Amino acid sequence: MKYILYFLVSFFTLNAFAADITVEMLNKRSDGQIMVYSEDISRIKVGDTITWVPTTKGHNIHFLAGPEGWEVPKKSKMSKEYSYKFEIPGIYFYQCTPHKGMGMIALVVVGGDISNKDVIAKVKVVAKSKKKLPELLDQL
Ligand SMILES: [Cu+2]
Repeated sequence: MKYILYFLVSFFTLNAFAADITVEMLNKRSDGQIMVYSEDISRIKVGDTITWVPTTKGHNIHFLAGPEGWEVPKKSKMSKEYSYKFEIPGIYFYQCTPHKGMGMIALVVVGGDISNKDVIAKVKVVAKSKKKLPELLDQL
């Protein structure tokens, strides 16, 4: 019994500050925007995990940029749920492969660190996203 208690205490202590956040991939959002993620900007803490949920088919997430020291950009399979735990502070940029020209882009800001804002601003985006990316960065 004593060991179980130790286990529970250490488990909850280690995970006390890590959160699980859900971002949906949507055909239409409550504000009327089409082909978007439920969050344009996710502000999370170091160690938090985001799970992207395909509420409708035909979307994915593809990371094009992140902070220095981050690994190879990741791409999820189409219409599949995907989770990622963010360990490095900074801004991350991702988009939906089929709808990248329709403004289906989003940012993740980890640990309130926006020091790589200039790098994100240089990411090559297309069509409608060319207007949306600077707008998102202005909100940081
Ligand atoms: Cu999409």
